[in-house]
Amino acid sequence: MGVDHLAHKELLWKLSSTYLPNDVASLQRSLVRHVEYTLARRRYKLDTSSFYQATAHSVRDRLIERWTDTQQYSAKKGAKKVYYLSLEFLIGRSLGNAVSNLGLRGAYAEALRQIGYDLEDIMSEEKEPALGNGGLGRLASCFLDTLATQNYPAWGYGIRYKYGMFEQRIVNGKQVEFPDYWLTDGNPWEVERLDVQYPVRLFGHVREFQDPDGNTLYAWEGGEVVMAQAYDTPIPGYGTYNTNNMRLWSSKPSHEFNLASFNAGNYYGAVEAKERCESITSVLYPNDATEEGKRLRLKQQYFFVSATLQDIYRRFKKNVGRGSTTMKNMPDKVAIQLNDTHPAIAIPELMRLLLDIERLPWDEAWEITRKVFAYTNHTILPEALEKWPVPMITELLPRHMQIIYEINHRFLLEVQKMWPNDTARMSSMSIIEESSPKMVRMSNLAVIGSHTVNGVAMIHTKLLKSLLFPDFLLMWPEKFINVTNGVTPRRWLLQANPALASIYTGMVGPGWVNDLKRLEPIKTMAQDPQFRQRWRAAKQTNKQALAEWLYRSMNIRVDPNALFDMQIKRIHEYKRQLLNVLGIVHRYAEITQATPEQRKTMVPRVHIIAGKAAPGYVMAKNLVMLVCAVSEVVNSDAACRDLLKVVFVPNFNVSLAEILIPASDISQHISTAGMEASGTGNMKFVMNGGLIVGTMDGANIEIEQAIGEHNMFTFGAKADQVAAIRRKMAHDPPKIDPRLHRAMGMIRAGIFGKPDDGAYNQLLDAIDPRKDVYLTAHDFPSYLGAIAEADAAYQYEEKWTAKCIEAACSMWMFSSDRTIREYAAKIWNVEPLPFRPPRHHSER
Ligand code: Z15
Repeated sequence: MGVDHLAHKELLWKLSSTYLPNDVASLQRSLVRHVEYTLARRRYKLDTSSFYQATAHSVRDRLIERWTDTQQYSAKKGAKKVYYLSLEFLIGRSLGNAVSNLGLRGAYAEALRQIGYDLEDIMSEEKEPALGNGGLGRLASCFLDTLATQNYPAWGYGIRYKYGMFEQRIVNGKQVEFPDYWLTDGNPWEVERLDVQYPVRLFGHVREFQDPDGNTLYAWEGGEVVMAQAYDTPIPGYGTYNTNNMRLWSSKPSHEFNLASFNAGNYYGAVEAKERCESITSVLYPNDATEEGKRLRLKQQYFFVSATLQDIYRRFKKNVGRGSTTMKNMPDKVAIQLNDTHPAIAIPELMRLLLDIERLPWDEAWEITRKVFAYTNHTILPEALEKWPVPMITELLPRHMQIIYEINHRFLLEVQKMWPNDTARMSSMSIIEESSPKMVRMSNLAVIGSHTVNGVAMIHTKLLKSLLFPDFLLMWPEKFINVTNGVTPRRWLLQANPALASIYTGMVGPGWVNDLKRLEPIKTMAQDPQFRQRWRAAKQTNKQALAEWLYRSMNIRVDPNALFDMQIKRIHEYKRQLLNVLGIVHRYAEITQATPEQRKTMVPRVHIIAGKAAPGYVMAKNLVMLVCAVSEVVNSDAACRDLLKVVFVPNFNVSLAEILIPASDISQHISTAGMEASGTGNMKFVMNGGLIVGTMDGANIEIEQAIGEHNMFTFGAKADQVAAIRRKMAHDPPKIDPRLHRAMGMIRAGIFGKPDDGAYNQLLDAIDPRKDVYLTAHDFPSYLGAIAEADAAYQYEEKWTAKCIEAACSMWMFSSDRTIREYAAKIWNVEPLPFRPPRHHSER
């Protein structure tokens, strides 16, 4: 190392020591530079789409500075990191989020305005990455936003699917799925890290051998090796310099792979095999809370887990040997959160690394593993609990199957000690289900291999303990905790609802964005008629904007003075969109039979339903058909003209949610009690000044507690009544409500058409009073009661507004900021690590 090297270093340092300037003129120079050099286009006469690209690149430059600084800083500090492993991240659009979190919205808006572009228009050019299905994926993205905002050293790990959630179109009144190739125009928010690639093995065999000391060792060999390629996306925090990372993996062929087939003299075969490598990360499975058991899905899970653990492991090992750090210290530096069981194969994978590569004894490896992992359960529905056939795992991951058997063997010895010869307990707690073929129960594996298991709302955690894992609870009472979900106020209030956000900022300053508790004092303003007036004006702005959107994109006219009622979420029988439709059909019947006097007392309503049905879920697709048909008939019936509109908005996604939610007066969260783990849409609606019609399920219960019973319209059976009601109906079928009878009769009679496949009858047959699994018929009367209450309340404008204000300003505990603080304190044991940038921008 000579003088030259130092001189190089000094010069390099000087060259890279300044930050990008953020004044309007500099931003304009940056935009034009990207147009010319990044896009290689003329500097003038550009369409909005090219300017979106240029703006995104300009913002990206500014994100990158913060990102590399943050990462360098946390590496230097050797801080403990959280790794959030999720097969889904429903990120939504990035541009608006980035300029807002960077505090550069105003500057970019002005820079663009002066050269003839509108930031809002440019933002709507962005195609949103839809790398998730619904609640679980969106939760992961809300968590990443909060983790960055609160300065936690945290990375998200997932899969960079080529095809995200399918695009839903309605063709002839039915859902049709179109592939979502979201990368068509490139993705300016990611950086391909060509220096970060890992080999991932699949198939092959296990070789047993002895080391010189006579210990038996195992090596997993042969099979196929594919490469995992890292793509990084910066995750900026709001009002902080800290910028975290989301690392998504894409599969590609390995060189090794290539040679094998090539040597066999099979050129075309080699190319085909390479193509198959890429297919691993090609498509997101579009099932929300149901499992398909497809082999490619298991490959995806292992592929992503293997690459992620190699990456975490490599980062951690940089510290091993430094000072007194050994493998045993891994839990001091690494906390891995498993978002459902989807990444739970990470448990045997870490064991494999520690046993076969690190050559630690079993007990040491197991202790480390259990201290590293924690598991979040998101559902107790049996159809969603992952199980993999033993033969499938044996074929694909032979060493993991051995390790799972060994984990299970040692675990069952503990069970035997605690409950001698209790075979029933043994078989229900076993990781292996003794069916044919045998199945690996991923939830049992996740519970056994984690130090903490959490549910996502109070009722859910209670049911988790009592119904799903009662024996595990007896064994490890401390292991099970609740961490109620939350949503980020940055995207779901500040960005989605500027009208309401500016009221808040005007009242309490901008601090509420990172501290939602500051809205609490505004509750007293619910009594102030002038404030109520302003509040209504904000809601009206949002309803107007939605009405315009509906007209522009669907050619449907709605009256922005009507009550806007929304149910927007994945289509699922347990979520009971059918109950909603039956309520609408009932209302339709009432309207057509009403006298002019009666019509005057009716509340004009716009019903909006949106959501995707899994492509193979027949009942859910039938439901979509029915909604579309009801909408056709109702909207063209003159009798309904100013009283009822029904709209099915196709292709529900994050961007659409940002338009819909701020415009809602009522939203429906009406799952059969005990079946919706939490729900997170419910939180977004109330934060945006809407009220809920809902069951006592999921987070609805806690929301009601927070905002007050008088501010929520609840109905239906309670969770602890459901089982008895189901049992009773089998031998003692209840009488069907005449209003329900009429609504069902109208549907069966063909008022909304008669599909050849009997789709509607299939829906209605499922609410036969003897086998009404989802209690749709049972809850119908009280549902109508809740809707009627909402209608009545809506007619007293002043009181209604007061309810909305009180409710919205009581929602602090549903901010993901609160949620993440709980995870950090109760599960991860991590501290915030704010990076303070140098005061003068020129001193990097
Ligand atoms: C999913 O979105 C949820 C649960 C699942 O098991 C799967 Cl596979 C996907 C949802 C829950 O249904 C919802 O109640 C919850 O709010 C959300 O996860 C986030 O926890």
